[in-house]
Amino acid sequence: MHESLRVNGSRLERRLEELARIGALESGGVCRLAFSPADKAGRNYVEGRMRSLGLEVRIDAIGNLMGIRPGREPGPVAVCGSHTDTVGTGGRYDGATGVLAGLEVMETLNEAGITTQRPLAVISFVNEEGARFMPDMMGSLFVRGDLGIGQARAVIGIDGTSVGSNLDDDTFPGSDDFHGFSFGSYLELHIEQGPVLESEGIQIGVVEGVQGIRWIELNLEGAAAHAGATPIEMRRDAGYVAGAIAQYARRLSLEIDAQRATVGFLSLYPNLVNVVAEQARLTVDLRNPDSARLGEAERRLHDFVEQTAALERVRVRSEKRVDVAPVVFDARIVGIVEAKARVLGVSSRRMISGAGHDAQIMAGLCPAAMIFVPSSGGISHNVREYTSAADIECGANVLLHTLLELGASNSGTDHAKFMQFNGLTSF
Ligand code: HGY
Ligand code: MN
Ligand code: MN
Repeated sequence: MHESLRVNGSRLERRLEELARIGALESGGVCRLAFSPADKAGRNYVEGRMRSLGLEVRIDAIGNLMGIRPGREPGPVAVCGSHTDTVGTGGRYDGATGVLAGLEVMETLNEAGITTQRPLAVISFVNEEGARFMPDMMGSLFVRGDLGIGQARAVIGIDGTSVGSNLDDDTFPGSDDFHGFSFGSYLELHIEQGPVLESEGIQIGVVEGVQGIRWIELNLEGAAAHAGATPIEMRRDAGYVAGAIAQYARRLSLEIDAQRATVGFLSLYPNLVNVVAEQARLTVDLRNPDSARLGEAERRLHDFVEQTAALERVRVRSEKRVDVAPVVFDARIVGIVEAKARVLGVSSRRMISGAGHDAQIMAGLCPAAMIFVPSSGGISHNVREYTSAADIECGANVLLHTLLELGASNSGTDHAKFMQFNGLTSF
């Protein structure tokens, strides 16, 4: 069906360029931290694009934005999308690629005068990154019902402000409710953010699942002291314990199969050259495709922190901020992605995602899968992040043709059962 249809790659490249100007950094990257003015401007840009394509725009209480394209019949919606918030030193492709490629697919279908049997939609989730306000994937967790609006609004960010105070803006939150929305399937195009596809010269990643994620936030309380006059045995050095934890994170990565552990956030108080640190606040990001090994890493970290802090007489407050299980994507949709790549004559390989994504959360709500395109040099969460326009066009064509298939039928969801289960009469 519509085998010869293709997206307009140069138009998509222009849209990525337009969005990248919002929150642009001098270094060439992008900073649109969640719920910041730049993030809202980016979200408003996408909303404007949705309206210009004639999509029905809906916005929920936390700012998740969805543009719906009706089908010939009501029913479970074949949804695609991603996010437009970024980390502080972000690139222009992480998240934006999936949202703008989804809109490019809608524009291509508009131009071709094609109406799918089932409705299609593009969604842009808020705060996928979690870099300013933990947890990550906050927007999709809210849609899935894991997080209430009160809980989300109460979250305090690394800058000391609350989500609620940043949300209270007449342009950002909406009054629509996506709970119980008729999600028939969710498909996310994303850059790989790692080295695999590029190193093997492969154009498309057929993503079978995502590894598990746990974020542990540690607050250490020691005692400030003179860096010169204070003997070592008298110290209660929060900075020393924090440094030991960062080093132990690497040991966990080396000793536990497929484990990745990272101390990415670390702040000391008073953070002065000649003062033994009184306080330290740090996070440990643990990842593993296997839940049991992820649990082992968390347990070993906990024991190490307790022992090291006790020896240094430093108090520890530990809080788990993220705990997202590994997911396996819907085999049927994964198969369709692989088949469409083959029909389009592009190389592909199956793989697991190292990075977390909204698709990992949506997989708990409806059949979900992802499409990867290569990251140049395997880098991301770095201003030098780059994916070529040709690779993005290739990914967008796989997205187009997979969505055409998902929008042609009940896409792995029995319509009657789905409507009855959700007490729905129409989407
Ligand atoms: O942390 C992640 O994997 C994602 O970029 N939020
Ligand atoms: Mn992302
Ligand atoms: Mn990211």
